[in-house]
Amino acid sequence: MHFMATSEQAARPAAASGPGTLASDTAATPTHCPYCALQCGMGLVRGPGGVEVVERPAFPVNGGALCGKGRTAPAVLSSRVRLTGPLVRSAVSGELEPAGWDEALDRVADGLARTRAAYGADACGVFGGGGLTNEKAYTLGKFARVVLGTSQIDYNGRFCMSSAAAAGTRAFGLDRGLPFPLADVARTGCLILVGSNLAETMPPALRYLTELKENGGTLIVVDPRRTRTAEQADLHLAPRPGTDLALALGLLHLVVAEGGTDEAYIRERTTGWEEARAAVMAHWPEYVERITGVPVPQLRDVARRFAAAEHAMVLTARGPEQQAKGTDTVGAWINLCLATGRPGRPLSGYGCLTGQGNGQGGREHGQKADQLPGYRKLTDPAARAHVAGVWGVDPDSLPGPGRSAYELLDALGGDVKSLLLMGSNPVVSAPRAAHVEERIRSLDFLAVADVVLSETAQLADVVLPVTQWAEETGTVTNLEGRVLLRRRAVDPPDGVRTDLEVLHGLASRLGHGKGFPVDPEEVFEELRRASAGGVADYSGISYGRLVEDEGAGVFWPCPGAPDGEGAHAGTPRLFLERFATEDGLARFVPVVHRDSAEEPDGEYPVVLTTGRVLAQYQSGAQTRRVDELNAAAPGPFVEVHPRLAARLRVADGETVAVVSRRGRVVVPARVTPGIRPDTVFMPFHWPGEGRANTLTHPALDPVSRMPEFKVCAVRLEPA
Ligand SMILES: Nc1nc2c(c(=O)[nH]1)N[C@H]1C(S)=C(S)[C@@H](COP(=O)(O)OP(=O)(O)OC[C@H]3O[C@@H](n4cnc5c(=O)[nH]c(N)nc54)[C@H](O)[C@@H]3O)O[C@H]1N2
Ligand SMILES: Nc1nc2c(c(=O)[nH]1)N[C@H]1C(S)=C(S)[C@@H](COP(=O)(O)OP(=O)(O)OC[C@H]3O[C@@H](n4cnc5c(=O)[nH]c(N)nc54)[C@H](O)[C@@H]3O)O[C@H]1N2
Ligand code: SF4
Ligand SMILES: [Mo]
Repeated sequence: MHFMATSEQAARPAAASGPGTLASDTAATPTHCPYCALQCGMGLVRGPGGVEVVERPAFPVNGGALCGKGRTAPAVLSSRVRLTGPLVRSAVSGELEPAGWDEALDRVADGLARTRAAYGADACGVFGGGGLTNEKAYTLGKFARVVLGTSQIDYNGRFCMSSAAAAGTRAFGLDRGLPFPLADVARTGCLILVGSNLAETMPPALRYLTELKENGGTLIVVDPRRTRTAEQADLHLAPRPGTDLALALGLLHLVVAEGGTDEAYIRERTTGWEEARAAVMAHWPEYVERITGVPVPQLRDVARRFAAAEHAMVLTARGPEQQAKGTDTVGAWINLCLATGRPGRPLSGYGCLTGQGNGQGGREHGQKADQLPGYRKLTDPAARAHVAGVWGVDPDSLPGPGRSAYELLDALGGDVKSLLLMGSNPVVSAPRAAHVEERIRSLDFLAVADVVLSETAQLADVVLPVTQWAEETGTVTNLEGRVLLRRRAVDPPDGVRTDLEVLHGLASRLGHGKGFPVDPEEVFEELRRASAGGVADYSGISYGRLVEDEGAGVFWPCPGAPDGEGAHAGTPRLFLERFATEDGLARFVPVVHRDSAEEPDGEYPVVLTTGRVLAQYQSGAQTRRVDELNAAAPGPFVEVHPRLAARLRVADGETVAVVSRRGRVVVPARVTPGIRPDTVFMPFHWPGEGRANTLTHPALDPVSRMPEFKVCAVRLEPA
């Protein structure tokens, strides 16, 4: 076996067991991990202790390697830790009590119908997730627009990669996380990895960074913390959180000053350079050092190495993106790539490391507030006509764009009275979470479909228990834009239903007996047609194609018909000939640095940034149910530099209070030199006293509507 060995999670054969019976007893069923956007291939077999994960080396992206989360994922299939029957809140006791499926679905349909009758369709909200398969995301969007007729739908992907998506669309006319296969990273000459802790968030991908260095390439990591990823770097820049925009502009300033731009490329493949160049010229190295804290010689070194490399890439993740200026920040990094002639050239360019299991597909098929399937715009009359045609409805009946995720959560109990939530746990993961929790509690009606009783499900009027990854079939699109088939390998426990069955049951009760099939392949066939001609065109992809080539998948866009002689091969590499803009040219966007929404001051003198640890996933709803993962990462903490700790008189392991204008949390301090002295870090995986999002600021990016998870001002005090 070839599992990822790390200090927290030693490599050993999978022993995670589940009670499920395998649909096929004989060979391993090839499938994919339920968690992050790498979508590692794995096999599932029945072992002595239950369902076991085995290596699936033929799948190219991870080549058999898995992190501890993927390796232990079958533990969450066990009925001991999950929901196995619907729950309905009793009018008498006020508690959630077991109920039958008919009663539960009747209650949800009734709750939504009452709201709609009393306040209109837009009083019904829908909140989805980037972990949902393409089929589910598509059906959820259709359910909101066609059955409920509401504009009020958005999803947790807004909290994830929306700034990179907005910047990518603005510059290239299209957003696909990576415009090239991940393996290309190993063969570039210089990689700047901005705000990604890949070693903990996508461990099997670390091999591409190792190969890059073995091939003689340079790895530069930009992170306020000396993470396990930063430890791999040739050069680690540690800017103050929220200053990546100035950093990128400062690097481009130096590239221009030293004559490192690619004038022929700029002329032939881009527009807007003059304005962008003018904006850059104000960002002098000394000024940038003052803002970022990165010394001028380091800036110069990076600018030179990046411009001189024959092939070079910038990859961003949540560090620079989860800021109220995330779109402009990513735009500045893209400008650096364009000015040096990278995008659309071999082994070069800009990419975003998308986060959730179906973070890519989940943003393409219509659960986003402004979007229709195929990455079409809800405001585009031709897009509305096409999708309405596939759905058999009048285009004028489709609502317009709704609110973004945080704005929707903030409106709960106001003009949005009922919510159907599928695939997210905002009580833990939304910014300013105490306020969001209070908004959720003020709803007239809340229905949650989940696999476990999450912190948000605990507040619901009806909880619908659903099947999990290994118990159902569906497609996901990984961070490379590679569409993959996850196959059912295990029979679900009695008492749970699929999300598609839930939506079918609700749609029929609300007068739409047709149009909401429960067979995922049937949904995919409709999605193909709905996406045809769109930006994310899946029309040439079929379930049949997805099992070919050992299930290596097909990259979108893949137009045309899936079968026959001329079937399109898919598009592993984008932009080689032209960009997806109308004139085929990439757009420079003139951007300038600006402050974070909340800068530190006398009262709140320290910057708080937030993120992840290796052994927990997201709100922890799933991974906090796995003993081995809890042993590795048992609870929340705050990372504090020894100098700051000494000033506060806190020792390693001692409890401290972290206070922001939104609230107060109490957690143990983890004293480490691997963080800037002016910054503290908290992971956001836990609810309760140590919930990081009690502190975070909900300032939104004006374009992407991404909240500022990565920067707010706090003070630390004795607990
Ligand atoms: N173990 C684990 N893996 C996961 C997940 C998980 O929850 N746990 N979630 C998945 C998902 S949905 C996502 S989105 C990805 C996220 O993957 P990453 O983006 O790698 O994860 P984060 O820890 O949120 O942030 C990465 C780094 O950004 C740094 N950072 C903080 N502020 C700034 C800043 O202002 N500028 C810069 N340059 N860096 C900053 C943090 O110190 C952190 O090390 O991970 C995926 N994989
Ligand atoms: N402070 C801070 N906050 C953050 C971030 C940060 O870096 N810092 N990162 C943000 C990011 S990038 C993200 S992606 C969000 C994620 O935060 P959440 O949206 O809360 O993500 P999860 O914890 O994955 O929640 C998914 C929920 O759906 C359930 N679930 C899983 N699969 C299915 C399914 O197929 N169907 C149904 N019905 N339910 C399912 C899970 O059990 C879980 O309860 O958090 C954001 N919040
Ligand atoms: S890296 Fe991501 S996809 Fe791979 S095993 Fe870990 S959580 Fe699963
Ligand atoms: Mo994410």
